[in-house]
Amino acid sequence: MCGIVAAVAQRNVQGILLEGLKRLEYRGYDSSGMTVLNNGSLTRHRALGKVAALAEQLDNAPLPGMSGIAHTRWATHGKPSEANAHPHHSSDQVAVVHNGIIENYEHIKQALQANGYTFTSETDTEVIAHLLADKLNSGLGLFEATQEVVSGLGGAYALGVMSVVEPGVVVGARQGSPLVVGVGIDEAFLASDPLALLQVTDRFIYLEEGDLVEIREQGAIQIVDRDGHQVERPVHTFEHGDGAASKGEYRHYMLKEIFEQPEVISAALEGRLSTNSVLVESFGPEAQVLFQNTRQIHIIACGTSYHAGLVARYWLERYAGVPVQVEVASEYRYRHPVVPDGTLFVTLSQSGETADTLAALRFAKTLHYVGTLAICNVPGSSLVRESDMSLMTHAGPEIGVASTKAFTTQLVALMLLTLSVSKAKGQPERAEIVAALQSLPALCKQVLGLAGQIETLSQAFAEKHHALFLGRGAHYPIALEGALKLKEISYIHAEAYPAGELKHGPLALVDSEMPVISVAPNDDLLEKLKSNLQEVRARGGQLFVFADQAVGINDQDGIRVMKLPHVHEALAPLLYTLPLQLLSYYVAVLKGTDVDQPRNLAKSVTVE
Ligand code: HGA
Repeated sequence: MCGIVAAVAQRNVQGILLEGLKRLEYRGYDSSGMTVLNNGSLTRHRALGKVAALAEQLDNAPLPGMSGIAHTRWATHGKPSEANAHPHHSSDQVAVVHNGIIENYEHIKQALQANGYTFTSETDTEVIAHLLADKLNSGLGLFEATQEVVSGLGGAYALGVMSVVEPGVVVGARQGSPLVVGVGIDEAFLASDPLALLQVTDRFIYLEEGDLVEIREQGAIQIVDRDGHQVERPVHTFEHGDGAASKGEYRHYMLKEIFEQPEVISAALEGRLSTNSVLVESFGPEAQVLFQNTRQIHIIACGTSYHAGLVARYWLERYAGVPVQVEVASEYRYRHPVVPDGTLFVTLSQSGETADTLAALRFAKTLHYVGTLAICNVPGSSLVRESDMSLMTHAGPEIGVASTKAFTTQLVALMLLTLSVSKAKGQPERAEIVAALQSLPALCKQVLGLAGQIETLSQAFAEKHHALFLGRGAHYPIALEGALKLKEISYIHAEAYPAGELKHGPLALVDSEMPVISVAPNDDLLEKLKSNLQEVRARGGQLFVFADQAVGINDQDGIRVMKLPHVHEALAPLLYTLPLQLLSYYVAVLKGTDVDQPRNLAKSVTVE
């Protein structure tokens, strides 16, 4: 999604803004732009495509100045083009960057056009620039003008605005899209994500919904809440080192993030297990009573997080005896769900700013849930702040658009939830699962050791246009996730089925050209899965099986087998995710796609 960076300093800010944009590029990348105030006038560059194109313009014609705003755009209104790229100006008096959607922009645009304002873009954002100019012309200061303008905006926005009438000031606003304030020494910044500013500060203020902020020379910061009251918000020190936002020795962020999984899974477990038991309090002081009273659970998420939710359904029903419904947020928020007494509402989101999931949470709060829990990777995010309870996944910054370590750490968090609900209900401790969790990082390391073999295997997919993924039980969602990963980054059409469904339709697709990927852990569905695999072989399909080393499936004509170490069956979905991530990655590399920023996709989907 779009990314905002803004700076007010006593030094040239062009480099700070450009570096911030590069770090935000993972959120949205069809175009970018920058406006800097220099000698009393606004100067701007905008470029279609990657931030590198903007950097080239800046090399040819630098934009020196001590205050500025910048943006990477992922279009929602109007095609990706230079004219639609942000910042948007009004008569070179006002400049605006915006993340989100202004739902009532058409109506506002007509009124502004009737008053003589000329529009130069197709965006919803441009109305904000002209509205601000209108307010400034009537004599208001930039802060008050912004306050008045946002009161008339519908939809979601994070804004950064500046004007020639108040040099050395940038005003920000947040309603429905993320915006943080970076606190420097004698300088201050705004950004959509702290990552964008780690090169200049590690101290951040997370704005609340409805907040307006003004940053000025000498680092002065003033925040006013939605009711117009001046407020103090706490300053947080960012936990992850700056190195977390760079690729290091890896060719892609995605590969780096796949290989970080042993480490981040350990981090996700840290402080949450005793010798042979889960610590229910990891979910907060109210968790024990709340889980005890939980009679069913609704899990709401999008994309990869939704697949994590589907795995959790198998776990929570089997190990905690609690009925679970899992649904994608964009469906849930527009229907009329029945909420039986004693239902806990759980959201899953890497960023905690996923627009549909956040909207689902807000909707759920109007219903009769016993409580809301967010499982999330970003402390201080909207989802976390607006939920009764939260559990951080501690995956560290995830830059690759295709989610990897955020997914496996969500699974860890969901297993902790399963064990906690079971324990709070007085069911027997699951010491063997706790022990298996503790040895999981080491097992993940072993599986990552198969990377070379999986890279070789990937060659069989380079010329393929379709693929089928099969799994049974809790591995059906893992098959779904494997198919999603392959689609996202290699653009190969992939579908996933519960293996038992094959004969009810998809078997018609199987011939010698169709690769069929299956996960075969050593569980009570293994024999049934083996029969399903025979159904594929009998039709000449090429099978690629990731199997427990003890299950006795071996390489033979038409079947390639990768052997995985034995793992407790409860945790097999976690372990079997890793080879599927590696397979997608190596296929994408072979196909030469943009692995970290696949076409048409964006990280942290902050628009509906
Ligand atoms: N609506 C604006 C901003 C889009 C956005 O926030 N994307 O993530 C536009 O289309 O320019």
